[in-house]
Amino acid sequence: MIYNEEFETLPREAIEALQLKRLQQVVGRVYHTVGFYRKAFDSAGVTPDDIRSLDDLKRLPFTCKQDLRDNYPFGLFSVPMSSIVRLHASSGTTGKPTVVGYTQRDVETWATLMARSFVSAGLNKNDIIHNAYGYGLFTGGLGAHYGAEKLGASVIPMSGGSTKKQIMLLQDFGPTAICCTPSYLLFLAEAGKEMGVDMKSLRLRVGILGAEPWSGRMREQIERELDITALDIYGLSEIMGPGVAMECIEGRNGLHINEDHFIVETIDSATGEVLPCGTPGELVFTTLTKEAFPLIRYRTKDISRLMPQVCKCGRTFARMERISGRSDDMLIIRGVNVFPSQIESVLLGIDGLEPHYLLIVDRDGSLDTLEVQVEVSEKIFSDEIRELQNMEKRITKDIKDYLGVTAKVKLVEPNTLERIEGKAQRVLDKRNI
Ligand code: DLL
Repeated sequence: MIYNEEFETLPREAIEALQLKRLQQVVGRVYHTVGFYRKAFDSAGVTPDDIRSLDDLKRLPFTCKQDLRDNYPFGLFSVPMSSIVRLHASSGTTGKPTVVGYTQRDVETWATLMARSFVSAGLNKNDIIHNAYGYGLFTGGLGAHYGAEKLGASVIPMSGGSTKKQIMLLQDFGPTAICCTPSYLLFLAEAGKEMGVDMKSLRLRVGILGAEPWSGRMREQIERELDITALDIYGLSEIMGPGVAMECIEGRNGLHINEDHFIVETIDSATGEVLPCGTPGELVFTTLTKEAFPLIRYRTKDISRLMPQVCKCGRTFARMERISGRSDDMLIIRGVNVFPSQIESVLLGIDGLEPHYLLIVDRDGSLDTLEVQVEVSEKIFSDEIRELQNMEKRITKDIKDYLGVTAKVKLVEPNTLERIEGKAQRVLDKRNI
């Protein structure tokens, strides 16, 4: 089954014609409604009238996370606040989050794309969907929720956490599908086993898993432990949330990008040069239909490769390979996006800490762990143990309060962390995903 067959199976020329029409509209709209774009286009010497073919997209400047930060919170919105019905946010590189807004129609489009995603996972209105993506500022929970309702499925708005309750509802409500991060699903599988539950005998058939990088190896493990089909879903708050691209159950090889709503390019991260289709590079998205917060050539920092070949499911949208990494230092720890610079800001806000730290990320079973080692001043280090413990507690609390992740903090003597010439090595990621 295909949810929006008339769009999802369009021949290439028709997709491109639709994209061009929508691109011209959105470029005109941002030029006239968002000061940032008018300035950026003017300094690049390009006007909306210059966009005559899809190839002209290249002439437009990129947008990046820093631009969102500079226009915090609502400066890039293209409609008045009275037309905004929803706000979400994700991690910025330091202090402030990245804020995104939606009009009623944007929420509707998003729900449609999520409903498409569920259908491409083989689901329909008879399914019960256990939604363990977090509800709140994170787009995962509400994004999947609205899509499931749009499809007419029964949605269990479980959100994250409360592991035992999750396991109980998985047994009692008999959901046929689960939405969460791949690592959390593995964690649930382990937790269930410990509780003596046979996780393979649940009614679950399929997992719609994303929001963090994972591998074929993890997929096999999930499928083995739960006896389900595990599918990859991709998205980012800036572009919409989950449902920008989704793997289909028939092909299970690459994620179909909703090309009627987004144009994707791959670029060389270092030079910004557009790469030929099929060469791995950084994904850059342009939104075609978003009203509240259109983005032109947004650099995601996610690395992937485009696959233009038509899939055996019949969908004609190009696919992207699973994300193979990022071109910046953003970490995803238990589903939470964390930039080392954010931790640095927290550390620098505390007296007695030296600007030398090391973040050690690892996996304990299937759960990510974060250890923050930070040097303290001589004076602090000679304090009583209790003082040091209090300081560790305070840092842990500040990191949790500001970033939403739990870290184990270890204070170390001055001058003990290795100094590297040139770019400091702040992160040791030992996870073998
Ligand atoms: O993670 C949206 C989402 C929710 C996607 C639920 C899928 C499911 P952000 O919090 O803004 O939005 O984080 C976006 O997460 O740039 C990628 O680096 C990473 N990411 C998202 N999906 C995948 C995936 C949501 N399937 C950032 N594979 C993105 C690898 C992913 N990385």
